[in-house]
Amino acid sequence: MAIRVFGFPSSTCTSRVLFVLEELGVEYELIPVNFAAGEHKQHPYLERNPFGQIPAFQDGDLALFESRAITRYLVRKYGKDSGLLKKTTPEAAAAVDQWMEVETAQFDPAISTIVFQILVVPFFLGGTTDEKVVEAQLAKLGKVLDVYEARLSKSKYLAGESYTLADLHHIPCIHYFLTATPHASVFDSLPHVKAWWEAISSRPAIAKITAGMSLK
Ligand code: GS8
Repeated sequence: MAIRVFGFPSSTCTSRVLFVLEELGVEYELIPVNFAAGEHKQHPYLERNPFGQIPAFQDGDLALFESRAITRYLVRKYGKDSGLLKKTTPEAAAAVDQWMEVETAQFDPAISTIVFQILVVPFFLGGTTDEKVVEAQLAKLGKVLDVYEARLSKSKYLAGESYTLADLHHIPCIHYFLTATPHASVFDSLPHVKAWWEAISSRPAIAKITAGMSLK
């Protein structure tokens, strides 16, 4: 049975999984979850993801949730030679782990809050963007991106000279930040971050999915 992903491509966490499937050329079926009807908060979906969030994932007998755990599983199972986790030495793998952690712990909380406030609150929740929250998170994001600029002035990708999951995990939120918020100019003063974004976002597997990612 084909791999099944439960979610939808405009969801940042779903797209993270789809990027890897496309990068590895693995066949899959995307099963839409009716967010508007609250399908993700009810049984039977809650048996797939007890936190009531998307995505959920099924490969044979294996059921998973948490997008970043799913991406790692996919690379270990179907992309051993892809280099996406740099399994060649403990040192190389540690660099990928480190930058994946940075994405989760430093980068994502700031950028996902900005994207949520500017796109999800007004267009999906019928509320008003809290500009104070956006401002505070933009300041945090700026500091994180300064670290990235320094890092990317020394290596083409975050974990070294080749593209890995550490880079890929960043793509969904940057896509929305640059294409659908008024703050894209933040990247203008960061030439190495900009060049990195151009390299990772133009990959065919990525462009195929981002073409269908819109929150408005
Ligand atoms: C987060 C999932 C998540 O926030 C992961 O899979 O990486 N750490 C998890 N999913 C959001 C949609 S983001 O695209 C979601 O389902 N939100 C609805 C909710 O929390 O009720």
